[in-house]
Amino acid sequence: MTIRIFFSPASPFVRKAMVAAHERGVGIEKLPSAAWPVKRDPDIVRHNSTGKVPCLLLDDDTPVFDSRVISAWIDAQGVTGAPLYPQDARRFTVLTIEALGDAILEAALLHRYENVLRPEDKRWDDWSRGQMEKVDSGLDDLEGRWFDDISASFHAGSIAAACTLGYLDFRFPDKDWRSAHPRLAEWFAEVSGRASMQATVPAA
Ligand SMILES: N[C@@H](CCC(=O)N[C@@H](CS)C(=O)NCC(=O)O)C(=O)O
Repeated sequence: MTIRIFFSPASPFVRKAMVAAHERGVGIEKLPSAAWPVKRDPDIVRHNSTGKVPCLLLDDDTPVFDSRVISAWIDAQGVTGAPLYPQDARRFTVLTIEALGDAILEAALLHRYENVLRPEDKRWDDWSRGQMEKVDSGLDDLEGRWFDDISASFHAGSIAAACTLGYLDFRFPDKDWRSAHPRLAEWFAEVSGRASMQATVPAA
């Protein structure tokens, strides 16, 4: 089974969907796209009015987005591997961890847009600081309260956490998140060896 996804090699949200597909044995056909908040890609907007990636297209061109919905859709196909979203009481733990990973990613992405996209004379340091505080408190939460659940198996919440850490390494190489989060650091080193993570390493 192969699905079509509007793709970007640098997007951590796309990576979540790609890792999910890899883990569940679903093939991906990458649709080229150029998602960018100030210059939207009409090919994406035609299917997903937010203009964001990832966006999956079903055979009849029905769109499925965002990364959480795509991951759940992929999981429902269940070609190979273990379910990414358990059906028992752990389901909402997994969904909450995924939401936390996504929220950290959103803050990191907003920080990047502020510092890469916005003209230099219009940048707002308090905004960047506020976003990075969200990243840091989110990482503390992953290291503390949620760690046992993240590391128990490789589920949709673990995928979100792993793609988040991978994005920090990719776009914020000077950020030393490992020193204050040694359990996450060890766990990330281990899961980075999975075929799904190896196959989806971000590229500029
Ligand atoms: N909540 C969405 C977020 C997707 C997202 O923000 N994608 C970024 C790329 S990493 C994007 O398309 N940005 C373009 C824009 O904001 O217009 C998801 O989980 O898929």
